[in-house]
Amino acid sequence: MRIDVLTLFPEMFASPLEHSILKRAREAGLLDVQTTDIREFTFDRYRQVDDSPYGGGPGMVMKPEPIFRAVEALASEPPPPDRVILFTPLGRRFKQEVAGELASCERLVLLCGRYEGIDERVHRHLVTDELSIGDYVLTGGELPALVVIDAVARLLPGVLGKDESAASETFAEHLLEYPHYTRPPDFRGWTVPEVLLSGDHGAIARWRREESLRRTLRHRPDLFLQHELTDEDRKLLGLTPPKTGRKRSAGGS
Ligand code: 4GX
Repeated sequence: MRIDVLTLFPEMFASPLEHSILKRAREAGLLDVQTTDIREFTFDRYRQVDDSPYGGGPGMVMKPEPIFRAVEALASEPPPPDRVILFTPLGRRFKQEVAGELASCERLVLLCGRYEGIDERVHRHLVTDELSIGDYVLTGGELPALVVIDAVARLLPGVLGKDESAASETFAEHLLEYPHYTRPPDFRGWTVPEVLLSGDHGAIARWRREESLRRTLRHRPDLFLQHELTDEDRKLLGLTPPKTGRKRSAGGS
């Protein structure tokens, strides 16, 4: 996958892309991230990327011309971008499902805004998708772009090893992870649950599943409601399976 990032601060991307899994994915040729400085597409004496808002008011607005020129220059190289994404607090919330959609694209353009905003004509005539990573105000779209790159990269085939990718399945199911333990079995008097030391793989799997379900219900009831309970899940939670094809008798035993 190729990802082009348009930003006024390309150096913000260096370190995250040069470590751990993102570094490995790039070295393996699975992910190609190119940053472009929007300022390179200004042709005036002052290399101006922002200007005061029409109608007055505080703050500055990003000018449309350098952004259009930059996106058009990138789009002229094949393959054409599948999406041109802008980060803004009023965008669609970035969730695991969206990461999954983006991971199936061949090429993305991520546009990082600064200041009070971007000229509306960029939103209307250049951008295909607007995304928000959450309800808080950031100073620019660079950190959201890195969040998206990270979440999408780990879904690309071959980026995670077999062991690493198995752990991703719970979130896809709208469940939180079960608790993890490693050595020592007793740390400052805090012990590891007996079942994990038992060697009984069936019992361990059931314990983990129940912990996932109970944690999700307690900490993220919104996610729990999206999870489709299996018959095994109902059993673990002590719920009676829903009866099919028979009506409950009125007051009967
Ligand atoms: N999730 N921000 C973008 C500048 C801006 C404003 C309007 C375009 C249009 C944010 C978030 C976020 C702050 C990034 C304002 N650019 N982006 N920036 N939360 O708060 O995505």
